[in-house]
Amino acid sequence: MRLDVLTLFPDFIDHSARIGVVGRARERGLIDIRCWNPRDYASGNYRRVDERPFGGGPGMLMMIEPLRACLAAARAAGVTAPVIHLSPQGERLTQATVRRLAALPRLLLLCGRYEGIDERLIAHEVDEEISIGDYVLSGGELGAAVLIDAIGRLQEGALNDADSARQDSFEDGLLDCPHYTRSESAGTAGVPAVLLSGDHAAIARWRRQQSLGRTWLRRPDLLARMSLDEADRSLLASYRRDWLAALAQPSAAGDGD
Ligand code: 9D3
Repeated sequence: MRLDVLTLFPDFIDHSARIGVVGRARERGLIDIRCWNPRDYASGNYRRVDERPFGGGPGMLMMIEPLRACLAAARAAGVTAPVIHLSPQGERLTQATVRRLAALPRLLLLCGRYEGIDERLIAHEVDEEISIGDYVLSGGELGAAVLIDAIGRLQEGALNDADSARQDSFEDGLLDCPHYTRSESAGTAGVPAVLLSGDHAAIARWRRQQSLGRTWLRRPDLLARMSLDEADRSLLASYRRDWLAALAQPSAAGDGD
């Protein structure tokens, strides 16, 4: 997959995409990332890339000419990808959106700085606006890096066997179960007995129950959108019973882990 990123901070995108699974995907040629910097298309000695908004106010906007020239240069170099603007006004990113975008052959990610970009450029050039969550960042680069990471690891061949075998949190709509390392020094104290039992069916049941229970406790919004089968409903019911029983004995109250 080819990813073009329009950004005033190409080094940030470059460095973050060199790490871990995505870095490996890049080395294997599964993703190809190119950055386009509006500053390279700014004019004058100062190569300004910000300007004041109509209507006044304290903030600056990204200057429109370098943005337009930068986009035009990418297009002239053959970049025909759909344009995604990382923006606080965008639709919130979900794993479903990540899956849809990861299946495309190319994308152009547009990162804003300052208070953002001219609405006319958004109207004419942008296909989709995406936010990574309800908090305030200082620019779109972290959003682009998040998107690149989530998309990169889904490219065919990016994950090793251990990674792919693992069920992803959110892929099946549930949070992950707790994990415990096989550490000599930490020993087995505090490790749930079932994980030491060697009973693989019981372990799978326990893990599923923990996933269901933690989702119920921490992300009821995720659970509300799922339809559980009989086995899951029964696992969750017994998790709830144990959790409510633990509430009656305050010393044991917790996550039920
Ligand atoms: C006057 C209000 N502005 C600043 C507090 C609005 C504002 C402008 C520009 C808020 C943030 C930004 C820069 N943010 C992004 O470019 C961004 C973002 C984000 O802030 N939150 C979540 N996802 C994203 S994706 C891009």
